[in-house]
Amino acid sequence: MVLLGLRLPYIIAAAALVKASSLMGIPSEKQISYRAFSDGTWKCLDGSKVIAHSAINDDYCDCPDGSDEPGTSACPNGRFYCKNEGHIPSYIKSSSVRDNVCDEECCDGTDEDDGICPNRCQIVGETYRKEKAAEKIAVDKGLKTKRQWIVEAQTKVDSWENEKIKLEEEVTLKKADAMKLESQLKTLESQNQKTKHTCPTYTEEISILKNDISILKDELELLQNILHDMKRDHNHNFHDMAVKSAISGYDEFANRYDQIKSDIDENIKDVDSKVEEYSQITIGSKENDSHEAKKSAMDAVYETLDSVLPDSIKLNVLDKLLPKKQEAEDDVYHDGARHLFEEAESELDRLNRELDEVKQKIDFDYGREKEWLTLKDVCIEKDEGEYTYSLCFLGDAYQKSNKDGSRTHLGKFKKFEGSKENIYKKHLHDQGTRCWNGPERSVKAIVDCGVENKILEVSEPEKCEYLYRILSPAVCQEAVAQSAKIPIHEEF
Ligand code: MAN
Repeated sequence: MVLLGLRLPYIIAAAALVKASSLMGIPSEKQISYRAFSDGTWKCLDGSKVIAHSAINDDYCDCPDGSDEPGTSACPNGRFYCKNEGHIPSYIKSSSVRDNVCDEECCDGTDEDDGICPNRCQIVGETYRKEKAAEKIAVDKGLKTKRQWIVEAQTKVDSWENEKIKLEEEVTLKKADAMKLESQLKTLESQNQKTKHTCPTYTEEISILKNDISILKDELELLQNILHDMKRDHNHNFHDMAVKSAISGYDEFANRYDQIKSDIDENIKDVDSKVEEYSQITIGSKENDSHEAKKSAMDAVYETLDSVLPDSIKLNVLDKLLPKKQEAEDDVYHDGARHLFEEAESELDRLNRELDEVKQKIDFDYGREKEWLTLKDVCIEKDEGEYTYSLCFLGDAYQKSNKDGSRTHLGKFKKFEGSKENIYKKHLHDQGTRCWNGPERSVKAIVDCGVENKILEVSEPEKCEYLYRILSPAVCQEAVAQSAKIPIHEEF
């Protein structure tokens, strides 16, 4: 009995504890914060006020933070904890407590008086778990696809990197080549410049030569007359062997002379026509584009003179023509050098453009693991009744009328947008066709994890601003990371 007498205070204390631990609207781990002080008082959780412990859950709001009424609707800023055994615990607003409405988020019905809301947590929990399991399967499938895309993307980036290295080497070599050709060209240009300054023009030169020929012809005529007179007037009775051999040489020459003369006249005519042909080319040509033609005309003149002129004057005449012939050859060589340099320059430009393109492709942000690279320009569409909406990832979005097939551009990909964690889930497209009396059309596409690429729905919350809801494996994340913590539903 003594023992029983000793135990009584403990039993009362234990009962008080049980009462405290069964406070409505508080999770068990927080019950401890609701223990009374030895003088029977209690302090609001924000420390702002001390009230009687018995004032907790008395349907009157004492604490500014609403912490004294966790189990009633007395405090407007309070919250009520539903244990939801069999499902997921949750908090709801205090104002929803004892409002005779069975809350979705409080499936155990503890927010209402007994008998009003049945405890549905087992069945709700089971459905939820089934959905979650299906979701997990979908995420796993999506992740598998995403991982393949990441591998593909890396292979592609590797090949671009190799291409870049190759192009950089080619650019270096071509640059050196172009520099060498440029310096060769400059040397030729300065040499040509010098030659041009010291040489008269072709036509001047040819007329000098023609004049020389005519002088020589006159001299020949004179010589011929002298010999003719000598033959006629010499004393036949003197058998001077020197005179006799001169006369017989003259006779031989006189036999051939008419032929030689007509040949020379013929050939001079030929030269004249070549010169005429050449001057036509020179007059009709631009500064640099007919060097080849000039050279062949010059060659023809040179060859003709070479074949028609008697040996005695040929060397003298041809020597005078040689610098012109050389100049024509230099011009052609110069053209060739310029052509080679220009070719090297344009090849260098092409290589630099290719290099820039590859660099741009490498530097573009395709997502945390380049998961969007494989999807670039992959297109999806959705029929929304009046219009069929399409979107090509990192490309263009269109709205096509289902009535007349006309297509309106809604925007081209501009950037990813959003918080750091889900930055690659929001795609902004802009610069679409201008809206009548309004802005250019634009698209905000929000992508969630799915087994395949799919447009769920398209809406136009603001005129000419379109909202796409999309599913794609590209944004799937490891399931562990997603559900490491049991989410507690917060309604506010
Ligand atoms: C078309 C469509 C609509 C848009 C109007 C604006 O009808 O592109 O989506 O709202 O033009 O005039």
